[in-house]
Amino acid sequence: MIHSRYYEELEKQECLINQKNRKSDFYNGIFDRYENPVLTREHAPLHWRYDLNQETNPYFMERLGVNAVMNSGAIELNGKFYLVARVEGNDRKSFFAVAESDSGIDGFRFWDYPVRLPDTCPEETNAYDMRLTKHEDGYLYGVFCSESKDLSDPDLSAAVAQAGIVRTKDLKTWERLDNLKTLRSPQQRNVVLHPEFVDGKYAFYTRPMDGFIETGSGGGIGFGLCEDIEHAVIDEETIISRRAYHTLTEAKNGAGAVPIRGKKCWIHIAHGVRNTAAGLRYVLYVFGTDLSDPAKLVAEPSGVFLVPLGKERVGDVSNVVFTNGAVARENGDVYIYYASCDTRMHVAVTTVDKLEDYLFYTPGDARRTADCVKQRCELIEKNLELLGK
Ligand code: M1P
Repeated sequence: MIHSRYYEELEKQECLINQKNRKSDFYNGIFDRYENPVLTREHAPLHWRYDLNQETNPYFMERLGVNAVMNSGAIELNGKFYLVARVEGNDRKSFFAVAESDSGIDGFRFWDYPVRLPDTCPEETNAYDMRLTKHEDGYLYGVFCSESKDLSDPDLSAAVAQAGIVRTKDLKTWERLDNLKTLRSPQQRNVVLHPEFVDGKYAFYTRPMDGFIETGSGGGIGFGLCEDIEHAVIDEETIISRRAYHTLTEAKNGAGAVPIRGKKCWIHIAHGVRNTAAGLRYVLYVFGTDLSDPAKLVAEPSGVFLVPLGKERVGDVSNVVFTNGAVARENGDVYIYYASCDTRMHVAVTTVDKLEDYLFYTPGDARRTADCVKQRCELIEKNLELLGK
């Protein structure tokens, strides 16, 4: 018999899923934020978490709890929005699950089962942060972090991060390919597959790292080509978005959503990390690369694009926003899905035109206080003149 409490909890969950989302009053002219998160742990189906049977679960206890729903790949297929979310169980292991919505801003509902990937990698302990690429070869690719214990290091938290690769046509049946090999970088996280062939090859954005947490000598977001996606090997990685002293990427950075083909450039929405007394702070930033040479930087506006605000600032890993998915619609709208504090998912909505305006007309980083003041005074002077002051 089904436990009576199930129906009470189900009603609460239905209210949450059916709640309409509204634009918040936040304004910067660049994107709109929305009041409610689009996916949270409360969206995880009850039948994933509870044994619904009154006899075997008399207290209606959560048996396999869900701790967080975060970093999601995103895609639009046949007019519907899909997130392939990173769901973190109470046991700290992450897995992938598809949630579907008609509007892209609310109504996201998980499918009945999480994604069941072929288990071809026995050493893999954790899998997370999938980027979903609709590739011109006809497949949907998922590139994610495949994490294993570093057996060569007795430190209990020593780990190795690699890029796992899967592909599908329908988000239901998945084929696992070999993990990406980057010959010059021992570890990789935040790897993204470019949606088009470049010089007839598959192109990846990489993030060379010396260790699991520290990027060390890895200079930033890299770019590399590979011939064979089924056994992907990258020989050479060129750094295309370089970390720099006293910028938001000083500690590290990483590619985020699959780049969007704009009218003037490829639009990249990435994350940058700096260290603070309160720990690492993750923010989003945007850069543009050449349409015919996606490894060539053509626009690098200064500063942060999106930062955690208000309730977004608090969670399991506070002071973090992270994106690994955006949907660029045919009408030019762009839905940017981002997680706050490794805890929940939000959406910000903009357009390709606005993103390109932001990319090409936001001043670059002047690098020094004195020059930043000059840069700001030029803006003030023009404005005061316009205001007749
Ligand atoms: O906790 C913040 C993020 O940390 C990692 O990102 P990076 O590799 O750039 O440090 C990732 O593990 C990501 O999942 C997480 O959101």
